[in-house]
Amino acid sequence: MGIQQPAPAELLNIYYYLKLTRGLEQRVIALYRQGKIVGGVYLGTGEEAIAVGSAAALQSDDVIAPTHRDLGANLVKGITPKEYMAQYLARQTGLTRGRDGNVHFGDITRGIIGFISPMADLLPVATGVALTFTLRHERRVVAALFGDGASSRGDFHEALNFAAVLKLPVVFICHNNQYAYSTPLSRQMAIEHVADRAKAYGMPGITVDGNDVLAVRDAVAKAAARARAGEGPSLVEGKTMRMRGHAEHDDASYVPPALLEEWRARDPIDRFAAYLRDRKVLDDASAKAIDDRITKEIEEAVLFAESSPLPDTKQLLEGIYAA
Ligand SMILES: Cc1ncc(C[n+]2csc(CCOP(=O)(O)OP(=O)(O)O)c2C)c(N)n1
Repeated sequence: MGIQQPAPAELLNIYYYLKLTRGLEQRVIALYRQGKIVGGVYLGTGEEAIAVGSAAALQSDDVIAPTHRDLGANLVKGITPKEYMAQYLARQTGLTRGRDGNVHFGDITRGIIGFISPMADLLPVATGVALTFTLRHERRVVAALFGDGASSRGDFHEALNFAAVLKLPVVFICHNNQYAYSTPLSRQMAIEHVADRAKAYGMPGITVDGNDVLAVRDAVAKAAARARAGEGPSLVEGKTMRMRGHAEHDDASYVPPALLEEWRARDPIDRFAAYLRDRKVLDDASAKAIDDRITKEIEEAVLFAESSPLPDTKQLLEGIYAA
């Protein structure tokens, strides 16, 4: 199944989303240090190519089930910088109307299944959404993202097995970022690649360079085409590195500095910029125009969030459902 290579405009769009993701996250770090953020800060620094590349491989009515490292995928699906900032500053204008201070949000109208927890809990939900698509004869695909640690959990096994048996249209995408909180890969699985797990469920398992946005996009697009054609799920593993702590409270002192240096040299955004410049898709002028646009959007987002009201206790019971 050949996948069309992106046109220059789409390549620049991917570059924009990679840089917007990094820029927004860096601004959130600064706000956190200023004590303006109430909760924890979970970032995908260094892992942007998996988030953006996965979402860029989908069709507009496909659905994502993101992790706490997937701001880039949320942005591609239509979450705005203003909503993201208001979410982190716990304002009424945020995605959870100020009830959560970080990543527990979603919006099914924009194809984003609400994030529950990073521990694979969303994978059976994503599989259920894919079952709905199949029962309704809708040719839509679910991209379900998770971490390497999550792949050692029971609900991962149940979701992949169920999806494979029923040939459901799911692409399971692993951010293999080498650590599950402070636990290195070798302490939580006895195989080399997360993609090796696919064989046990009877689905294809593909390992790609997770810091190469086009490799991720290509692998996910092929898996999505397969799923859309009724041939069932796939497991795509992107090898990457978590370049910050588990969250911003964690200085990641348990990660060998040399390992971080090794991965810093493979930064997904620097690499994609070099690729685009090589192909004459990006030059100084277009790079500056994109940077200026992002700086303006981030500034506007912070202003919007800071001037939005905090939640009002009178609204506490709105949107609460009881069976
Ligand atoms: C039931 C439960 N146990 C523990 C946690 C704390 N926790 C959140 S993410 C995480 C590690 C996840 O590792 P991985 O799946 O590799 O994703 P990563 O954070 O590395 O992207 C842990 C232990 C939790 N949220 N819920």
